[in-house]
Amino acid sequence: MKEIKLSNHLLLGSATAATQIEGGDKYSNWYEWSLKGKIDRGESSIVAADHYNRYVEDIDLMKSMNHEIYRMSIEWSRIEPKEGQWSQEGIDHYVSEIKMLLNNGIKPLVTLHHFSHPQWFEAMGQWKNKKSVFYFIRFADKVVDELGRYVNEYCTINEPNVFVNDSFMDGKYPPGDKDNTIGYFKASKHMIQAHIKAYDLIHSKRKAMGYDDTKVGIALHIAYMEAKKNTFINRLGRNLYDYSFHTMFLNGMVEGRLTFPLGLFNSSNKTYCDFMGINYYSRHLVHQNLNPASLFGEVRVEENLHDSEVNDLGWEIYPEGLYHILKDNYEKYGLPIYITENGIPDTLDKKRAKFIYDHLSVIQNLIDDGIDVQRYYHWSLMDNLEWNDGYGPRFGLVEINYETLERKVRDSGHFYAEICKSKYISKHLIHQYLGGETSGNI
Ligand code: GCO
Repeated sequence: MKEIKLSNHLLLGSATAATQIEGGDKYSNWYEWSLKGKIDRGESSIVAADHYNRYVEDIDLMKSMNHEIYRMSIEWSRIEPKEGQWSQEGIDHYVSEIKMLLNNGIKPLVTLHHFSHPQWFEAMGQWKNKKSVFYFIRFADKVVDELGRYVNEYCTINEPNVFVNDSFMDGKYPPGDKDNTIGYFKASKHMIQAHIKAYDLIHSKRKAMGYDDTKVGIALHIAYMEAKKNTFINRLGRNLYDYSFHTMFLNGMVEGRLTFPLGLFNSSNKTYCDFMGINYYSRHLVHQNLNPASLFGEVRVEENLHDSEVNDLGWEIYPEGLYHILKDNYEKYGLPIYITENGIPDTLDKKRAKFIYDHLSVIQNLIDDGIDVQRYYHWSLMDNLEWNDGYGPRFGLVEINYETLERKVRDSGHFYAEICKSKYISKHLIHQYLGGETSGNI
């Protein structure tokens, strides 16, 4: 395994989302979902990692782990628990948290919608309802009023593609619809429209406040997709799936165009992202499926993989995929790239350090090849609620003891902290944390 000198321009840190770590909020749709018993083992979002009460300790941890950047989300239901009613307590909380990050030299990237929203928004049909755009923009407007002077970087909506799939096709997220193709496309359209409006709104509001350093983008889940078998029909399935899962969203959120079947939207040649946020986890092998309700594709993982090639959730570990998708998307859009999520559920912490090494190695190769990768946010700072999978999967650099809520930096977390500090993966670090074993794929 070779030493790696990372570019000094690549900023390093980690990512979280409010519902997954904060606890305490009774107004979000995920609390309601917990009460309905929809989370594995009957678990609930109500305590999570208690980050809402422990953010001071958690920022100290980030600081001790040499973070330069941190991606976090604002829980909409804490800001607007009832429709049209703002909570000063919620607002003050985020102002204090963000000020503390800044005082510690950690730059925040704030996500406005990360899978969760208030119960009243859920009750009106959430993103399927056309009015969702208005309500989201009103919320975004309030957030920028309150946080705009501290935060210059925003992700409007996290993974709209995974969100609509899990909410309207797989039924794993509220409202739990299955094979609701119309819901899938309606919600997709409204999320894209909301992003486009939020992009303009955030820029114009901060400009009026006297700032010209605003950056607005998305965090899109991009999987590396291949046809399961190299046949015409499988390639077709792969391409249709790629279109409805990736391209349709990129056309909308990057280029401002609503493309088939969402409609035709005549926009200027403007770009609606200042950076391209990519969440990368795995490779998807797509198998043709004739069911239009599943968008003609069915995702599989590679069969006969060894234990070292899958994570605790059975997803294939495939760092090369990151190379291909970043290169392709950079060639297509030319936007600076933020890796807004990349990580591994690994309870025993046996694979995470190697996972980090392999993905950072790919990123440095991309930078050497002229791809403008500027940020790496590891998912995740700490163990958290993996949505309907509950607290089972352990994604944290920091381990949470859910009995005592005690935090403990894992070995891989110490490894990452060293990398954040020196931007250098030396022989010594490799020996200490990776035992000098050789990497299979890189
Ligand atoms: C996501 C999700 C995260 C998940 C992570 C691991 O953006 O998919 O944003 O909330 O926890 O991806 O599955």
